[in-house]
Amino acid sequence: MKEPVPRKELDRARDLLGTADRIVVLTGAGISAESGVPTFRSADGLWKTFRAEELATPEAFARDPRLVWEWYGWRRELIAACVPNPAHQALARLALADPMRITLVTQNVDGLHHRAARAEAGSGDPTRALPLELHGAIHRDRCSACDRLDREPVAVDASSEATLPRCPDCAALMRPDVVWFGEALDHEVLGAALSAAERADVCLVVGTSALVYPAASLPDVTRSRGGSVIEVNPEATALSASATVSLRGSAGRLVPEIAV
Ligand code: BV8
Ligand code: ZN
Repeated sequence: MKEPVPRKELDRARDLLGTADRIVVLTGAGISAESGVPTFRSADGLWKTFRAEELATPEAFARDPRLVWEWYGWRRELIAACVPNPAHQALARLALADPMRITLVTQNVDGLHHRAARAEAGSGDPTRALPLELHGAIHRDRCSACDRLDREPVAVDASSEATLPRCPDCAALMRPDVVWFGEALDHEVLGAALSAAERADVCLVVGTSALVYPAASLPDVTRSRGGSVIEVNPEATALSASATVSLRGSAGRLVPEIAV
C-alpha cells in the first residue's frame, strides 16, 4: 500500500495553486490511467505489447499502414469505452471557473479532457476548459498527403490494405490525426503552450513520465522564469527532483484535493 501523501505537502500544493495568478497544467497518459486507458511506459503499457515506438512513426505507417491502423483502431475502440475520471473533471471545473487563469495542455490523444469539459460545462460554453492537444487527437483522421481533415471518421476496416480509409479529395491514405515520433508538433499549439508556461506562476504536471519532448520542456520553462512546479505521479520521474512539490499518488485521488 502506498504511503499517504503528507498533509503538509498537499497543503503546500493547494496554497501554491490557490494563490497563483496564472496556472499551466500539463497532463500525460497517467491522468487517463484510472479511466482505463493504458499508459505508454508503465508495466502493462501500450509501448510494451505493441512495440509502439516502431508503430507511432511515419516510417512505420509507410512500411505497414495496415498494422498501424490496426493498432489505432484497437486504441480508438478501447478509448470509446472509457470515461473521464475525477482528475479530468476537477481540471475542467478549475478552468471553467476562471478561464483566464488556467491553460490546460495535454500530451494525450484520448479526448477525455474534451469530454470532461463538455460534461462540466453543461449548457454553458466548454471552450475555456478545452486543452491544447500537443500530440493531436486519436478520434480524428487526416489525409497523409493533403490537408483534408475528417472529424467524425467511420470505424476503420484494417483487415487489408485495400480497405484502409482513403482521402476523398486526393485518394491518398488517411491517417490518425496524431503527432508521431520524429514529426513536428503544430507550431501554433506548441507556441500557445510555451507562452502559457512562460507566463505561469505554477506548472501543474499530472501523470507524465516527462520523457517526450518538446512537451516535457514546459515545466522547465515555468521554473526558469521563477515559477513553481507541482507534480502528481505515483512514481518518481525525470521531473521529481526539480519539482517544488512532488506528490506521490494517483491523479484521480490527488487532483480533486489540490485543484480547488
Ligand atoms: C519532435 C501521439 C522534432 C501518438 C506521441 C531520439 C530519436 C528520435 C526522436 C527523439 C530522440 N530524442 C528525442 C526525440 C524527440 C522525440 C522524443 O521526445 N522522444 C523520446 C521518447 C526520447 N519527440 C518527438 O519526436 C516529437 N517531435 O521532436 O519533432 C521535429 C521538429 C521539426 C521538424 C521535424 C521534427 C513528437 C513526440 C510526439 C510523439 N507522439 N503520442 C500516439 O499516442 O500514438 S508521444 C506519447 O508519449 C503520448 O502522447 C504520451 O502522452 C507521450 C508521453 O508519455 P506519457 O504521457 O508521459 O506516458 P507514460 O506512459 O510515459 O507515463 C505515464 C506516467 O503516468 C508515468 O510516469 C506513470 O507513473 C504515471 N501514472 C500511472 N498511473 C497514474 C499516473 N499518474 C497519475 N495517476 C495515475 N493513476
Ligand atoms: Zn488528401
